[in-house]
Amino acid sequence: MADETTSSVTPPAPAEKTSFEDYSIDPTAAEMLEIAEEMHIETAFSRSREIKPCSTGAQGSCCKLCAMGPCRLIGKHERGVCGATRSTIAARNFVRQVAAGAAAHSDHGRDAALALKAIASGEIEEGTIADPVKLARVAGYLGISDVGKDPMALALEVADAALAQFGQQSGELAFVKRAPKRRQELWHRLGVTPRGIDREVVEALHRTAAGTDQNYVTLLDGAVKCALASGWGGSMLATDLQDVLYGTPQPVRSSANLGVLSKDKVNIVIHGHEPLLASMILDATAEPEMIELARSVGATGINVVGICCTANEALMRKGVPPAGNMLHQELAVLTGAVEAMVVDVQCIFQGLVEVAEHFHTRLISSSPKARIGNSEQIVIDEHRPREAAREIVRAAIENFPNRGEIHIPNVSEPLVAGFSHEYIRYMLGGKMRASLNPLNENIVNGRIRGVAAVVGCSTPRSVQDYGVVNVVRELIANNVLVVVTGCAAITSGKHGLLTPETMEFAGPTLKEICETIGIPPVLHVGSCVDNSRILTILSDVVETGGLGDDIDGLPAVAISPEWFSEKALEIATYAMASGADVIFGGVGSPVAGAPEVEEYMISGWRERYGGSLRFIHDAADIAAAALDLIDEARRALKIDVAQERVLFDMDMRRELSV
Ligand code: BF8
Repeated sequence: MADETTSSVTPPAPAEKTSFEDYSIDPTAAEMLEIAEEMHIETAFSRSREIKPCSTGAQGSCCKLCAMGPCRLIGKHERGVCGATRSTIAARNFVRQVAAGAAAHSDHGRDAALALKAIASGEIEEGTIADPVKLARVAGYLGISDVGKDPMALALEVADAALAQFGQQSGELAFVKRAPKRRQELWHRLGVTPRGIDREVVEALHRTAAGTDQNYVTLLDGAVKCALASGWGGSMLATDLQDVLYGTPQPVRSSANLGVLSKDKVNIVIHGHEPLLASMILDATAEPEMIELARSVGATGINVVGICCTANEALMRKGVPPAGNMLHQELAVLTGAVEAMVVDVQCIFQGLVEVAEHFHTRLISSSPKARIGNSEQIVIDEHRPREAAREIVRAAIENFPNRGEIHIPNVSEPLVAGFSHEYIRYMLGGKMRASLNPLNENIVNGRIRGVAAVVGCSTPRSVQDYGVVNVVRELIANNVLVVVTGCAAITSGKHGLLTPETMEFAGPTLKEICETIGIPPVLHVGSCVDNSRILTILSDVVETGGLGDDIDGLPAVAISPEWFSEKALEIATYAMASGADVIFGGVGSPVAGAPEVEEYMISGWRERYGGSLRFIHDAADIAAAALDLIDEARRALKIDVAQERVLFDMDMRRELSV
């Protein structure tokens, strides 16, 4: 471990889970799990105890692509019936996971483009463009001039150009140009520049079809191209177009954890990923008619809170409080205080259906793409989302009198979120000199040792929140500036790491910078599609100068201490191919059954792309590895020797010979 470490990592997480406290370091989890047990209700936590993970599948050693199998490569079996090796099978499974993740994030981007088109063409009534400045910038990225165009006409052009990115068959995605020049050249040289978003997802799946690509290196290049199509395509479009539609985030205060549920208001939980319906629901709850209706049933108002990335989207732009991360979805319903939980796509547990049946909670599926078990459906008609939003709010209000006993943990933490790339530039340089210069200078002079993105999920296979909290605390204690997204951001919020006061846990030089600028050492930059904001920030850091000419030279790492999702693997892959060293934790490597592939992701990818992907179980080891990687980059940049601090007044004294 690097010498500066102040070791804030707490003792190892319990290996055996014998009490409710062993499942999570968030006390609300134990409180709610006790209720679940008393009521004989299953949750993801209890099921994870009952169901042991399949060790063959966990290592990527099971091939079920064809009816000659499934072939489980365990023991003496080195090849499947067709002759496919462990490496081919592990790589193929990985590519399929990446493709599914890229499809999910990119389809989200497509929906944002369709929403923009519907608003711009007047199909969605009362639709507005929240950020015309960003609209003009995005138009520029897509090669569209904004001169003399009214925002709605421009928005229509942008929406059409964005949609064309999905079906494009040749050339390269427009946003690839936002990567550093050197990176673009490398991708061209290696033949992984994404051509069209859908095309790369389809090609990745085709490569993995039985009897197709059977070389793990080329298979993994297929995963790279597909992941880049999401990172620098579908996800980036989702982020940009959502900023255009709902506003580019800037700092906002809120609070997080189950305590944000209200005991005397109608509680609506918005859960999933796409912000269109959430935004309409928020509008509907502000309508006098709805407020009056809520009072008429005995409630004092309507309270909207979030789970998962819908929570992040609504938090970043409207200050909507997150009730919790992915593992809190069932726990929120267990409070008995949720009148309606509205879900759309991704990371939604089917187990919610059964939990909701024990309470009055109405579980409402809203996406035409996803119905959760036999939950009721109020599907958003993409042309008339306001009607669906009003119907949902009315349903929640009318359900309030059906509440039984409630139990809301009295736990929530204040937080500040909303650090978009644009706002970070503004806070470092003001309106006239918005830039990342101060960030680069402080990295060069060593006051900021490096930057870490702590992202991703929570999983019952490890101890909820343990990895994220301990990795974040260890990194800031070692003067590493941390940005967080996704469930890791909500976790950070729940544990009080998103307030300026967190600087008390920061190393002395990072603390000084946080004090000067007035920011927390842990910056909430958004949802999981908003990992694309981190790509933009990293490109901007390179562009700003002084730290090399590509992302792979930066003292920066990406970490997901508690990953569970295919989307997380896709993010890991595009971050790696963009030049970042990536560390995943909590559970083991999904390619562990093929040590050759596991090693290739560390050193082979490093050689080829400058980035790497490794799987390290424990939080303390993850933090140590991250600090080592940061220090390695500092040495390569020759900025590893601490520079002597020269105080301004000492200079003046010398000049004045006093
Ligand atoms: O997309 S961090 S558990 S909610 S996958 Fe899912 Fe993971 Fe949470 Fe958002 Ni991202």
